[in-house]
Amino acid sequence: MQTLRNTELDALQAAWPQHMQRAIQLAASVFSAAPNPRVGCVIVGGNAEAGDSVLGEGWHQGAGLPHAEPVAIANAIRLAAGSTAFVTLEPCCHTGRTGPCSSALIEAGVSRVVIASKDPNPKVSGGGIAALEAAGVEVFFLQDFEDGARRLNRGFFSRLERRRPFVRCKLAMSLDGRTALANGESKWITGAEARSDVQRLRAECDAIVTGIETVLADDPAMTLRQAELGLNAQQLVWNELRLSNPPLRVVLDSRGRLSETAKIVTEPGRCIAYRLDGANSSVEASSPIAVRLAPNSGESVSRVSLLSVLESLAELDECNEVLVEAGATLSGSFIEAGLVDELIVYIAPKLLGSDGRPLLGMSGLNELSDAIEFKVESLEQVGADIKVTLRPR
Ligand code: AOF
Ligand code: ZN
Repeated sequence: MQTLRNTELDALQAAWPQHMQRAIQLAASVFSAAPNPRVGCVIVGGNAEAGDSVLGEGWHQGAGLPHAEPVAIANAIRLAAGSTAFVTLEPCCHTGRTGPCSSALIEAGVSRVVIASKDPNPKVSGGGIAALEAAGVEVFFLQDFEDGARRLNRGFFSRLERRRPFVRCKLAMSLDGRTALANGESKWITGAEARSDVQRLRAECDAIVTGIETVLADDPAMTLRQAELGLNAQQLVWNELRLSNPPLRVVLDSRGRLSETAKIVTEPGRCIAYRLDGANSSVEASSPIAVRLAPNSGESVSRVSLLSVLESLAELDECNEVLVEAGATLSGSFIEAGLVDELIVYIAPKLLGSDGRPLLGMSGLNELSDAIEFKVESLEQVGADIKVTLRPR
């Protein structure tokens, strides 16, 4: 395999970045393909007669459905010998829910495969590249697209490389950093557009994690609501699989206080409650709540270990991405534990006053050097509100 930077491309390879960019764009047609990665493929004619024309395009829509490469092959008008396939991820070489893509590309007569990331799945992990090369197909790695390709699948890479999901934490506050009035009244701090944006965050994750205090106080449904997503007809079709498999709803319920009648339990879809291992709480076999036990966090014997919960969601449910939609205490604990990979804060342009409730329950920061720092990734206006996306430093 040859690794190339964009500056090293020759005249015949000049359009490669454009094709790879298109493959990344295709992969992003779905919110999630979980537990599979999102992958896009563009097949380009490579002989003098066919020129550099795009012969076929495809992307993976979700586990159980065909991978990106066979979709692009099937969509190709004709497959000229000497064509080049641009794939955002190394083609697979295993037979899982579908057959090996490396074989499909070889059989289709593709001469060159250009990839933007290697597959961390131990069943593939270089095997796809080796299979292609063994059949005489040239393989190139376009290094400048690796960040973009990994970003598409940050959850998938996180699960396979760190054995835990990528964690996004969503918060909403007023301009003066309050989430509710002192009496707890908080409904709709942000506007409709921001709420619809949160629906998209939910559509991208595999599990929504919240705390029992939030459930007891607000009885949230934590569901994916198609009508609020604001998708066009085509996007609805592409995301059919995702929409019919909504994210798991997870409640951290150390002492087993979750009621069977809470909306988070009764809404369609799965709900899992994590309780402290050793807490003598019994559950009826017929209960709609799937209970799992987790060890305590070490720091607090009365709270479940957040890391254990994340590891359990990665291992047992193949969760790639988790969205934490919780109150000040649990969100603060996730941040303090260093388990948040991305923080999204919606800021409503209104003042709730100094008696209101603070954004996060984090105390004991006495020195400026104790401050938890973030880097602003993006800043945008969503309806009347401001959305800040941050990464921990
Ligand atoms: C590709 N192209 O579009 C995707 C790939 O269970 P399966 O058969 O769907 O295989 C899932 C694994 O295949 C997944 O974990 C990842 O390693 C790879 N995904 N590979 O060549 C694709 N989605
Ligand atoms: Zn494949």
